[in-house]
Amino acid sequence: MEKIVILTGAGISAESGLGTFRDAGGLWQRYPLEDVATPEGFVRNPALVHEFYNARRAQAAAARPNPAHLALARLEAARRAEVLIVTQNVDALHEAAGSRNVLHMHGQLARALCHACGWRWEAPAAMSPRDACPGCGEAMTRPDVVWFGEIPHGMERIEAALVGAGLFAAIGTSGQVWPAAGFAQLASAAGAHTVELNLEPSAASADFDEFRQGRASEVVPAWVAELLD
Ligand code: BV8
Repeated sequence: MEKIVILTGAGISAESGLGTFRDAGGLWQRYPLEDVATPEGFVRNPALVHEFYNARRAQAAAARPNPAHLALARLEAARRAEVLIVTQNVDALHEAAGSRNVLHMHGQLARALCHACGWRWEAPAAMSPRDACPGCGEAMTRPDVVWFGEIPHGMERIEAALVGAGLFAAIGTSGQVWPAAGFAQLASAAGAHTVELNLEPSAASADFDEFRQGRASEVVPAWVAELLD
């Protein structure tokens, strides 16, 4: 059975109302990346980090999947190919749309992690630096997300899937964050056909065989319909 690997970024959730990182007015403009998305920033000012992620967790909890998320769930449910979604997003919109085979390489807003002992649990709606870890009791709890300088989850599984893929697609990602930005090159070198679906060309566009321009809620359903017809 053919294997399809689909990398998604903030652009697939933009039409569900969740901010992207680098578009005008994006989250990073309001919160400097080094203060809220690095381990050093967390140690320096955990309250600011929790403020940033509590706001995003509330936003994500109120968001609904859009036609792009739903189309990818249809592609998996059709069982014509083995579909793996590798998402850089920390929202749960792929799961809410019905996708089952989802790998959150940058972690998930809905999970909490103890910076002291590595314990993981379901995150409360709002986290604070005073929360004690259910595992070790230390007050070093953080969102279970992968910050800059930290190792993304599932890299071995992702690399194996890319090498075995017949088709690789990247949806709504600016191709600026590594190692995700290098996935198209890996897939292409292993013989996959590569497609980029984005509002505009990304930093990685040159690595793709095909480019489909437009809003995810329009171009993704059209692309999936073609694959299934
Ligand atoms: C690692 C946390 C080693 C959770 C994120 C130099 C100095 C220091 C470091 C580095 C360096 N060079 C490279 C690095 C490594 C660094 C990196 O890449 N830095 C960059 C900035 C240069 N990477 C790391 O540190 C990573 N770890 O490398 O460890 C290693 C490597 C390999 C193997 C083992 C170990 C860790 C990176 C993870 C960082 N954490 N998030 C959170 O808060 O969410 S990154 C953050 O950016 C999010 O995860 C986000 O998903 C991700 C990427 O952004 P995008 O998803 O692409 O979103 P963006 O806003 O950028 O773009 C939106 C796109 O959507 C645009 O293209 C737009 O056109 C499009 N769009 C908008 N609307 C729509 C749309 N498309 C369609 N429809 C629409 N409606």
